[in-house]
Amino acid sequence: MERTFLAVKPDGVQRQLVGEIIRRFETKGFTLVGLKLMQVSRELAEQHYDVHRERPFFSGLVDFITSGPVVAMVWEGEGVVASARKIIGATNPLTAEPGTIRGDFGVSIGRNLIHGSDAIETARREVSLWFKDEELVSWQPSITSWLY
Ligand code: FUP
Repeated sequence: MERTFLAVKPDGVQRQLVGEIIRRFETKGFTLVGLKLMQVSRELAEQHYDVHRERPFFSGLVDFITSGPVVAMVWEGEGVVASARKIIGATNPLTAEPGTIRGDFGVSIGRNLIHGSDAIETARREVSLWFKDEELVSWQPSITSWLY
């Protein structure tokens, strides 16, 4: 089954949106298979955002993501990578559609509340960067047969 990596960023944790954000993926019908609150090291932040290393916002982005606790998660379900991106909304919260997480709760690109893997390959890389195998739980909630 497809998996994606999601993280509530420090602004989402400080604004007490963790429950609201988790609720959106739960009620959609995806399955939580990994979850931890963590203080992100600079090393992990730099690896995670490696593709942006040469961009002008890179060091500010690393400062931000390491500025407070983050809730790292792995979610599972059919088409979860693309669907989670839709639930999250556009990178800039000002242009993100209402009804999306960023559209409903954010105003600034540098404080856009949540990260979600942008493709299946990226998801594989990010899940293994953030989680050890033994931190992930394979399980099937009993509602699965009513979803698929
Ligand atoms: P997304 O995949 O929607 O999280 O967006 P990107 O991978 O393009 O960007 C990663 C993070 O960099 C964004 F969440 C916010 C930050 N960013 C900026 O701060 N300024 C920019 O101009 C672009 C991205």
